[in-house]
Amino acid sequence: STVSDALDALTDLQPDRARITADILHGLSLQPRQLPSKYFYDARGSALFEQITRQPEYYPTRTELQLLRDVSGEIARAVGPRVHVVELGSGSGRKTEHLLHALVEPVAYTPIEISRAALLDSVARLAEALPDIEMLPVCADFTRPVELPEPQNEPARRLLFFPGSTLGNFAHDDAVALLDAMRQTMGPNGLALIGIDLHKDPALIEAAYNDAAGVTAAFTLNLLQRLNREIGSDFDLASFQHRARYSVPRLRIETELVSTRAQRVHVAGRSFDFAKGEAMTVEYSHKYTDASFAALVAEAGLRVRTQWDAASPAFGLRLLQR
Ligand code: AVI
Repeated sequence: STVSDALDALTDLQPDRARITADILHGLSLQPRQLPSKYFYDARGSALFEQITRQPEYYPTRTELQLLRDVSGEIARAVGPRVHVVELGSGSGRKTEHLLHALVEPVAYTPIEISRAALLDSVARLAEALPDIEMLPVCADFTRPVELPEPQNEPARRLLFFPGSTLGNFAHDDAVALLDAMRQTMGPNGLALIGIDLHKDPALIEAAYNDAAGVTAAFTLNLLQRLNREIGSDFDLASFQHRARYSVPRLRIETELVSTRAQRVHVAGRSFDFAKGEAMTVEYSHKYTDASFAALVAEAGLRVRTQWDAASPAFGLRLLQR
C-alpha cells in the first residue's frame, strides 16, 4: 500500500464516549473498584507507554525485540509464505516491522489498535517501509468482535500476532475468552504468535512497573486525566497515587490507584465515595510459567506448537495452533 491507500483503508471503530462511560460506571460499582486498562491508551497514554518501553527498568520490550531478531528466521519457516498478519494492540508497530521483514512474501497486515493516533502514525511509517504489503488497519477495542478486512490477494493463512505480553493485562477468564476468540479468528489452519513475560525475581518485575523516572506513575494517572476530559468526570489527579506490587501466588503485577484522602468523585451524574487509602485496580500484568501458559491456552482449545525463550530476563514467544 501507499501511505494514502493505507489511511483510506482504515476501519474506524474507536470506542465512543457512551461506551467508555458505561465501562467506567460498571468498574466504579465493583468492590474493589476496577478501571479497564485498555483506556490507558489515548494519544498521550500511547506516547507515555512508548516512553516506558525505553526506561532502563522496563525489560520486556527490548528483551522481546532482541528475541524476535534472533529467531525471526525460524518463525518465518514455521509460519510459511503469504500470510495475512493480524496484530492485536499494535501500538507503535516497532516489533511488527521486524516480523514483516522476516516473513516470506506476507500478503497483508491488519493492525488492530484502540488508539487512533498511535495507529495512524504506525501505519504511515509501515506503509512507507513495506510498500509491497497491503495495509488494512482497524481502529478498535480488540476484545469486542471485529470483522476483519479481506486482503485483495488470497493469503495462505492468518497469523495472529500478539506481542508485548499484552495477554497478561487480562484477568484469567477474560484471557481465556480472548484466546478462544483468537482461535476462531485464526481459522482451522491459522496460527498465533504470542509474547509472554515469564515469572522471575519479583524485585526485577516490580522495578519494571515502578521506574525511577516516574513514567509509569504518569501513565497510570493519565487514565484519570483522559476520563476527566472525555467523559467529564472530576477525578482529582493530585489525590490518587500509583502503586504496583507483584503478587507471587497470582503471578501478576497488580497496579492500583490509591486514594490519598476521603473524597467524592462524580461521573455522568453519579457520585462515588472513596475512603482514604482505598485502592482501585487499574491493571494486571500477568507473568507466566511454561505450565501456567500451556494450561491457559488449553482452556481455549489451543496448544503450543513451538516456543522460543530469552533466558535473562526471561521472556517467551509462543507459536500456537488449534
Ligand atoms: C501493554 N502491557 C503489556 C504493558 C504491561 O507491561 O503490562 C503495559 C504497562 N503497564 C505499565 N507498564 C507497562
